[in-house]
Order: sequence, then structure tokens, then C-alpha cells
Amino acid sequence: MQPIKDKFASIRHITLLRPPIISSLFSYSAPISPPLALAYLASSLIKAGYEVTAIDALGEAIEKVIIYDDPRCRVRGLTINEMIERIPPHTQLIGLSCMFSQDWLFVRKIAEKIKAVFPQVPIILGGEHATAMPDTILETSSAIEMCIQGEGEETILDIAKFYPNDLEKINGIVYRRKCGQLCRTPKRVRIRTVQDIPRPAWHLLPIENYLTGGYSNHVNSGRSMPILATRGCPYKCTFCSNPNMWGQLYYTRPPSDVVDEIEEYVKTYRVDNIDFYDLTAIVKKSWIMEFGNILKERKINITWALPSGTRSEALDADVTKLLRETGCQYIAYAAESGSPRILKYIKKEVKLDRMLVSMRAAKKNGLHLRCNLILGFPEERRSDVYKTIWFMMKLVYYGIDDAPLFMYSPYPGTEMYDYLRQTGKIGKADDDYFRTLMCFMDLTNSSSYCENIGPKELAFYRLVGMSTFYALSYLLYPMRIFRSLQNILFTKRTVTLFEQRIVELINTRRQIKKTSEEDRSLALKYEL
Ligand code: B12
Ligand code: SF4
Repeated sequence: MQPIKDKFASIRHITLLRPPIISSLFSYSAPISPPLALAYLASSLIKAGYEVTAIDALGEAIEKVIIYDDPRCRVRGLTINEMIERIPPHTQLIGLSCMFSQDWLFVRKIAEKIKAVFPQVPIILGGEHATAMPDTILETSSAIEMCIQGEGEETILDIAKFYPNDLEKINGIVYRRKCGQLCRTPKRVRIRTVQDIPRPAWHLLPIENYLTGGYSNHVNSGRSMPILATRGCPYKCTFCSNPNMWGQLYYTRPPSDVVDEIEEYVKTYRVDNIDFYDLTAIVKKSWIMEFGNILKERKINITWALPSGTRSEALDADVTKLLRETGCQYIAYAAESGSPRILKYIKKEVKLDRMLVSMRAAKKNGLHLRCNLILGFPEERRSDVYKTIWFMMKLVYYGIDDAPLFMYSPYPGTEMYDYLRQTGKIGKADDDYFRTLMCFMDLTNSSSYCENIGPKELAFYRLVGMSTFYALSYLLYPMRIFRSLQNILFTKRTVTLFEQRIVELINTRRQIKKTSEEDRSLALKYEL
């Protein structure tokens, strides 16, 4: 990490802002989870001696849901006005985060409104979207001055140190020169010793709101804290932005360091559950065995989960047994397709039969499991779709609890997006393109980038696949009906994604109604 702040640096106070959750109007879900990026960035800045204000627009108003008109979307969190009110007048740099490209239209609006109130303060943008599309961002928004590429902890320290005179000294940025020309500095070398990155500064954020509400990126397991054990992913699937964002370098923290962090959360925040947010949490069996054994030795009384979609190679019968013994409750496997032809095409190096063996062992050891699947890749044929649906039926047979079917969305910064641009299947990255990204969880709206199957037909397959999966799994395992009813109606603690989605739908309807007319009109007024 970087040394202590240069005392002659011009920037002393930095505001970090995480936007609210933005989703399409009829989205059946928009998971609520704490802002890891903000917590990590704030921590590095504080350690280097800067003053930081961290505004988590979601966390500060989790139950406020407002319908916006342009872009037509549902927004959970503070209004733009409320975000602006929280920015200290003396701040010298505003760092916005944009994790999802579908959020861009709204994030652009936030940046413009902030700029109107703070014309002298530079606004910089980081996150997956800023890494993938810096040119488009800087060309279409004069409010944003600079985009950060990839990992941000070291880059933001350099920005605070070198802004505005020595920007060329900062690796990993794209910025606009005074003459309007865009300038890209060399890529930044990734942080290898991830255990040295200062731990997230949760004390600056409204983490208690997430903990009390049991919010996490999958099911409600009580007071849940996110954690990262690794950075990056060694694979290079063509639909994923990882290779562009992180490269193929994969660095893990020592298991004992991760367990230390968990212990700290149990002590400080009384957490019940830990969720790993890693791109690919488990690659090596030796790592996960060591982690499990340390958890066991230290007798830490928590549950934990791997909800981000992991690989199966390291998860055999021994490992899943140990995981269960140490409180692991939920694992998401990332199969993506039931068609070996498609798996080869998307460069997803998984073997479905091996994954099924791993799932079977995990199920036998009492874990709840999910398998993520996608439909509608550009070269997908009907026969591939049928194979995926057939694979889902096998999953029912093996007792898998969840099998969400997502529509393929072309995210910028992915190999497949570049292919679709080159072949003209995606024209300009204009506002319409970002609107189509928004409908990935919208059952009333669908888009298709598939050469062989149209959007309506794909939506039909998704409906058939998912409804058959859940209908059959409740028929085959009738006890699940009672468990789900009990969880949805009474305990509100959920164990599957299906239960969680129903609870979210009920809550969101209630929250939209509860969000006062005053807030709504304020939000709309600010848009004009
Ligand atoms: C956990 C996770 C989720 C969780 C929670 C996300 C959340 N709200 O916190 C859940 C399950 C909800 C989720 C859902 C989805 N996700 Co997701 N998710 C992730 C994942 C695995 C980890 C995110 C994370 O916390 N990382 C750890 C932090 C530390 O990293 P970071 O956010 O990138 O921040 C670093 C840098 O980006 C940078 N940075 C970030 N902001 C800023 C700001 C400034 C000022 C600076 C200087 C730097 C900076 O510095 C940070 C520290 O190094 C990422 C992949 C990844 N990034 O690792 C995908 C990822 C973000 N998700 C992705 C997608 C596509 C989705 C879904 C659409 C998938 C789906 N079909 O369900 C949904 C959309 C949800 C929605 N909003 O409606 C894509 C986004 C691609 C894109 N361009 O839009 C990613 C990149 C995965 C991938 N490789 O394809 N996701
Ligand atoms: S989809 Fe998963 S395995 Fe593939 S590159 Fe992305 S993070 Fe890695």
C-alpha cells in the first residue's frame, strides 16, 4: 500500500458516494447489500490521513422506494436532493461508484445534479462500469472528469495526492484534458498482498441498517456481513467483465486472516452470518480445508454462505462435510448453461457431470444449493435451450433448492459485448442500450441478443423452465411447502432464493405505498 499522505497535497477531504439501487419498474428483485467498494476505499483514505465522508444512498434509506420517470425505473434509497444535502460544502473531491452498467443513466443524472451544486469540485467515477466504458462516460457526461480503471484503493490515494497538476503520474485512469481530449494512463499493477489492504471502514457507513433488516445479496440469514477472501478470478468467460476489470490474476488472503476478520465482526457487530462476495471464492481445496479447520478450532458460532456463484472442482464430499460442520448453509454454483456446446462457446471451463457430483455431495451434507443459469447467448440454438431446461430437471432430482434462469445481457468490457458491437448486433452504446440492460430481472420485458431465438420465445422458455423447476421441486419435496410458508409468513428468515424473492416482492409493494407523496414529488421536482 501507499505511504502516509504527502502533507503538501492539495486535497484533504473526499466524499465517496454509492448510488441507490436502480432497477426496472417491474423487476421481481433488486438485492440489497452493503457497499464493499465504498468501505474499502474509505478505509485506505483514512489510513493515509485523509478526511472522508461516505454516503451510502441505499443504506441510509433502505425502505424508501421511488418511481422515477426518466429513465423509467424504481429507485431504492435517498433522493438525489438528499444525497446532495449530505455532501459537506468543504469537500474537495467527489468519488462516485457505478458497479452496474444498467445504473449508468441514473448515475449520470446524479453526477450532473451534483455538478450543478458543486461546480468547482471534481467528480470521478469508479467501479465495473467506469472500467468498461470510460470513453463513452467522459464523452456523454461533462460532469465527470475522470474514470478509474479496476481496483481503486491505490488509485484514489494517487488522485488525492497528484490532482490536479500531475495526472499523468497516476496509473489506471482515463481523464479529460482541459482541451477536451481524453487521456489514458498505463494500467495499474494489481495489489498482490490482498491481506494488506486495510479492512473495510464499516463504522463510516450505515451498516446497522443492513444488519437489523437482515439484508444480504441472497437470503435473509439474520445479521449478515459481506466479506472478500480473494480478489480477481483466474478464468476468462466471454460474457463476464472480470478479465477486463481484474485481469486473470487471482490473489487469496491467508485463511487465518479471513477468520480474524470474521471474529472481529462477531465481536463488534454481533453478526449471525457471513456472505462471501468473491467472484470465485474457492479454487483450491487446500485453502478451503484450512479455512474450515480454523473456523472449527476457534469455535466461531456463525453461519456462512457462498452466494456469488462458485466453481465445483474443490467442493467434494470431504470439503462439503467440513463446510457444513463449520456453519456453511448455502452455496451457489455457476453452471451458466446445460449445454456443453454453449459452455465451450462462452469459455466456461466447467464439467456439468462433475458439478452434479459435487452438488450431490453438498446436498447429502445438508447444504442449501443454487445453480445459476443463463439463456439467450448470441449463438444459442433451441436445442441448447432444451438442454439447459433438461439440466434443470436433473437439478430438481438432485434436490437443488434454487435454479434462477437469467436472460443473457451483454455487459460492456466483456469479450461477447465486443463481438456484438463488431458484428453490428449492438449499435452505439446509447441510452436505449442501457435501458435494455435494466430489464434483466423484469418478467414483463425482455430483450434478445440471440441470433436464433427472439425475445418473446426466450421469455417463454424462462417462464416454463423456472415454473417447472419450482413446481416439481415442491412436489418432490413436499416438506419444503411448509418450510417456505413458515419462512415467508412468519419467521421472515429465508433459506432459498425463491422464498426471498417472494418476501422482497411483498415488502417492495408495501414500501412503494409507504414512501410518502412528499418524497416522490421532491424526487420528481429535482429531475426537472
Ligand atoms: C456481490 C456482487 C453482487 C451482489 C451484490 C452487489 C452489491 N450491490 O453490492 C448481487 C448478488 C446483488 C449482485 C447482483 C447482480 N450482479 Co453482481 N456482482 C457482485 C460481485 C461478485 C462483487 C461486487 C463487490 O462487492 N466487489 C468487491 C468490491 C471491493 O469491488 P468493486 O465493487 O469492483 O470496487 C472496486 C473497484 O471497482 C473500484 N471502485 C468501485 N467504485 C469506485 C469509486 C471510486 C471513486 C473509485 C476511485 C474506485 C471505485 O475500487 C473498488 C476497490 O478496489 C461483482 C464482481 C466484482 N466486482 O468483483 C459482480 C458484478 C458487479 N455483478 C454483475 C452483474 C451483471 C450482476 C447482475 C446484473 C447479475 C444478475 N443477472 O443477477 C445483478 C444486478 C443487481 C442489481 N443491482 O440489480 C457484473 C456487473 C457488470 C456490469 N458492467 O454491469 C459484475 C461485475 C460481475 C461480472 N463480472 O459480470 N451482484
Ligand atoms: S464468470 Fe465467474 S469464472 Fe468466469 S471469468 Fe467471470 S468470475 Fe471468473
